[in-house]
Amino acid sequence: MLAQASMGAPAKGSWGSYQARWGEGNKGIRYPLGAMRLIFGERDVPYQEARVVVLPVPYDLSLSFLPGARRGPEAILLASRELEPFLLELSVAPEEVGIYAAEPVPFVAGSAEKSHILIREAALAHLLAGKFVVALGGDHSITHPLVMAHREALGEFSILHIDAHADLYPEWQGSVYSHASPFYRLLQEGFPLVQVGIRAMDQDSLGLAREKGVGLFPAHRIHREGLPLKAILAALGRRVYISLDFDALDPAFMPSVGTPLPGGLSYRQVVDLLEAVFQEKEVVGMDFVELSPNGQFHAEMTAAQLVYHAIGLKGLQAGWLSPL
Ligand SMILES: [Mn+2]
Repeated sequence: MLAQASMGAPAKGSWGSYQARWGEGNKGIRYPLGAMRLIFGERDVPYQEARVVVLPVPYDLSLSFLPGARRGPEAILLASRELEPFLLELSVAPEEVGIYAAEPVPFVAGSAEKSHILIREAALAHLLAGKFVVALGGDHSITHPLVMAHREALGEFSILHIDAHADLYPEWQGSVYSHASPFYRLLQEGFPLVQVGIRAMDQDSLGLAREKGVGLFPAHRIHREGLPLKAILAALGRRVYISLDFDALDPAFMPSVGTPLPGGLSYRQVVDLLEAVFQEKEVVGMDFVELSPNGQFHAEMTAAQLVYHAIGLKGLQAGWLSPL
């Protein structure tokens, strides 16, 4: 339900009004979310009572192929309203952790650097308020400022990167702020990195991954041998930040991404991976990026359900929820 609508925003924020706006294309930097606050799910709580802050980051200026990930957060928030609050698999209602959907982070047209500073500052403010932050992208470049904010607030951790693409390019199309580069930059920052579901990387990236000791679990091996949960968990440290690109999922499950690639993971495999990580590790933060809505509501429901499931796993891990 719409918490608030201002001038110019659709009166009810209904799915139909969203679809109507979807066809309008990009009319500049003003993202529709900027005009209103959407909530996650059905149950809004005051900021003070929320343990989890969902942070919309509708930034997609670094995309190199299909544009549109700026509409990802809004699509996930709207789809989240259609979810069943009780999650049968976990036997909890994840919303009981208290979820607050924050104002979307604004971005500065023409400056990736300044936009990234805004993202880092926004995440840091919520982390310093003691919130568990679940960021919704936006393109994958946002992971760099998000991770840096988490380190500043919470100290060291390793990164679990679930994606079709290794995103290890030193730069792409002349920019170090590209969505193809965040994990190159985070390796330079010294973060231990584990990548799962990968099926696109060049020789230089593979060389870099080997040199830096990246735990690489490519999709083709997972399809041949099954999900190597033990090895993945062993490659991660005790504390983990999870960054999930929706294109890690096979396009059959997730057709609405900016850079789709066949041969991906199933929804079930991703859930099993998340579940294992939450059982064994302390998860310090998460981002879900690169949903690029293209009118296929089932993809947006899938994205929202995955985010909601992950929030439930965090709630169980932290002891905020007890199974029925
Ligand atoms: Mn990707």
